[in-house]
Amino acid sequence: MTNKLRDLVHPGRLASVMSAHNPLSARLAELAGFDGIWASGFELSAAYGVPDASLLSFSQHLDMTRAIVERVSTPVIADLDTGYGNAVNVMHVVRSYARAGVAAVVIEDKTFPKDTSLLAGGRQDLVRIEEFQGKIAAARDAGSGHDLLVVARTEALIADLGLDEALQRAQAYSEAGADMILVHSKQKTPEEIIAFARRWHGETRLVVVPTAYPDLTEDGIHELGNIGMVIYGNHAVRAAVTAMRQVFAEIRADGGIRNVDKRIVTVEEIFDLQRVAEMKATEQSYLR
Ligand code: SPV
Ligand code: MG
Repeated sequence: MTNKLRDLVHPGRLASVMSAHNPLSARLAELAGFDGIWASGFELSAAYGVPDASLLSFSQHLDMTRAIVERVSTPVIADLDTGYGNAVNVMHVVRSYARAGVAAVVIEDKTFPKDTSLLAGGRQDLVRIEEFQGKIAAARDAGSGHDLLVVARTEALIADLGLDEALQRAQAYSEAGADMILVHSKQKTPEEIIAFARRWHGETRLVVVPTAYPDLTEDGIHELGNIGMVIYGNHAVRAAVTAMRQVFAEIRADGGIRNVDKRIVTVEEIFDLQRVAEMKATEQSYLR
């Protein structure tokens, strides 16, 4: 089976990827025209109302991811956090995600249990470079029969270790076989990421998550020349919270749903997203 994502991240092209926390949000991202779906650990944690700190299990995230893959045809990129342990855990976990049909896995170089990256004062400890190289090599071997992209994510900038350390790690992970390097930054402006991209002369293309520095647009990212993918890391859950807050407040204020009813999607639109018509066609064919 060929991996559609490979064609979307080639030099000269920037793949635009949206987060999701369930098949419904993934389907909406697909309908909006995104190139890929980010099966986000942060979003799933938020959906469960718990911190993104390795509290949910690998199987909970895998269940969500499998459900997403089953309902969209857009490539799915799975957020594997730290890989749930050492290289042995990574191998086990990556095999499961590959069987679930994801196009790529992303594994980050933090210690397990992790703390979420953008939390001020968060616990950001990194594993040794050699240890993480072993995890990347294990992920590659586990995914080899599935044409899976392995994305190595360095949290060196998140951990305040500086550009040199981030570049050294990116180089080491690339040598270990990573197909792409995700470099995360918590700076409120894009200078740090721009400096990283300018100093990166490796062949391996980069991935960025501009949550903290929203002023960097796709045009600006594309101009840097060596970034193949932008992931909007948490915009599905933030959009959902924004919309629910507004609608719930309006219903409370109005003492009913009469006003709000005109502004929200109809029940029929939800039926469409559920593909009820497909089920009805199946009924026609098979129910006797
Ligand atoms: C996620 O969406 O789960 C991510 C991106 O890993 S971030 O939350 O910014 O670390
Ligand atoms: Mg995550």
